[in-house]
Amino acid sequence: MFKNLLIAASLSTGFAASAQAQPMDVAKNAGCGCCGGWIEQMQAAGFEVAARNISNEALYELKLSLGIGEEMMSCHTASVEGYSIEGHVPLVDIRRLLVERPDAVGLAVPGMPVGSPGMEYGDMKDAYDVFLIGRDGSTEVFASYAGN
Ligand SMILES: [Cu+2]
Repeated sequence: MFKNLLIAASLSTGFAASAQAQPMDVAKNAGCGCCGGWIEQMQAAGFEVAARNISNEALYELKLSLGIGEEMMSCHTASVEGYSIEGHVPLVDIRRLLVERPDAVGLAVPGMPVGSPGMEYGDMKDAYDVFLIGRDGSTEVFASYAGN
């Protein structure tokens, strides 16, 4: 309970303190439209995003080198405060990661589920999970989103 309150408090101050923009790097392919949609939402939330376009091959190698296995891969690969953020991970989960600070590679939303941030199609929503990737390559569900 206390932990939840602490997270809630940090989430709200995190939004208020966005004058001090938090740097986030994003690697993506030049042709990726949904990557841009996700980046816009991160910028709106106060992240200072530096995006770079690289080839699909380089992106694949980057993901592997960061400890993101094939089954966790999506389109863009972000990095913030030493964590990797793979794919269309919701803002609230990134905030929670940065508050809880687990010893981990980071978060991933594999594939590109419809209804995730940057993947909006009307009000259609796929059910999807956000995974926490461990340093040993293990994965566990960090958050779940219901479909419709
Ligand atoms: Cu995408």
